[in-house]
Amino acid sequence: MLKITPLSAFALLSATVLSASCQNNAGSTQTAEKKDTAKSKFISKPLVTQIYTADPSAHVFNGKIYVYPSHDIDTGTPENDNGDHFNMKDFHILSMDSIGGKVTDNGEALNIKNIPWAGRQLWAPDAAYENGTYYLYFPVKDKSDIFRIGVATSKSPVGPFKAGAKPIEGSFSIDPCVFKDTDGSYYMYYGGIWGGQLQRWATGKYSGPEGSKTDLGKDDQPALTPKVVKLSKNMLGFAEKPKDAVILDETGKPLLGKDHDRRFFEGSWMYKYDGKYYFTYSTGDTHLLCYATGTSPYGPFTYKGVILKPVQGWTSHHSIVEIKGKWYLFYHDTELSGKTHLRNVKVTELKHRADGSIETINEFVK
Ligand code: FUB
Repeated sequence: MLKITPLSAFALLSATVLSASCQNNAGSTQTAEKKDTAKSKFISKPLVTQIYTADPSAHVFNGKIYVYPSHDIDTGTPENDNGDHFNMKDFHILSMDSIGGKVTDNGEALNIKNIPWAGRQLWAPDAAYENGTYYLYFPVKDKSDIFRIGVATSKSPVGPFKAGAKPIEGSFSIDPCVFKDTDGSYYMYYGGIWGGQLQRWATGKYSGPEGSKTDLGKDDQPALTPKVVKLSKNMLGFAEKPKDAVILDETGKPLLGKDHDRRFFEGSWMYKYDGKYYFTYSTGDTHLLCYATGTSPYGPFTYKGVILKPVQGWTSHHSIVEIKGKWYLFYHDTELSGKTHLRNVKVTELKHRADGSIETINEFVK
């Protein structure tokens, strides 16, 4: 069941909750989700309104801004503890010349029916460009209902993309983020607990759906960590065994399972600022986007604070990118629909203070 913390209570309140019932992405029942959007004021507007979009991974390729989001649809799939209600089937890529400019929906870029090994649920993607080819990385459940990460290629940033015959060997769980370091090496960060299945891989092998459906179930032990792995030169596979990207507290100890306000849940992102690695992520059931910094792409990363307070909706997922000397946070909420599984992507400016810390953003106008 969902643990109601002061922060999650704040999330519900700040979104002006009406009585109804809903479930989170991993499905634990929350009371009161339907939002009175008419009473909520937001700092940003949805980038597109003709389709529902979520999990925005933004990049600048060739001077143009591209957003690689999930494409939320309503398939009538009942909400449950595995997040089955996020039953997405394709990707649409958004593009724009500038922040605040016209946003183009470039149509279907990849459909689940053209991924030979896929079963269901096309979740949060990311993209990279190298040597004349665009790479689209995506999680989807295979035909045994196990989340794996796949890769598809195209000569165009907006597709159509052609998926590989198999998932990336050794991949599992969800939410791939691909980061190019200044030395040209690429790393993938990935993983998500609860419906993202990371807890099923805690021993290094798949344990099956039995056991804890949420996390390790060990409050006083180190929390599950995101995974980090160097990509192979051809961008299509892992060059090594994935490692734990450990997040430490201010005393240098790994964050514990019970620390729901700070421990990793899903939605990894990585960027470099002022020579430091910023690992950013969602805390899931406490609805925060947080950041932790380090001196190596492998971590460890030390927890630093909150980037984005709880948004309207249960999930929070983001990317951070520099565009023409300013930094931007791409994120999502449920302003358009008021429904957990029908989200819309947005963008707002993100500011670093002189000491490198990030100014916390509140998506609601005060
Ligand atoms: O969009 C499906 C899932 O919801 C993503 O993989 C998570 O990050 C959450 O946003």
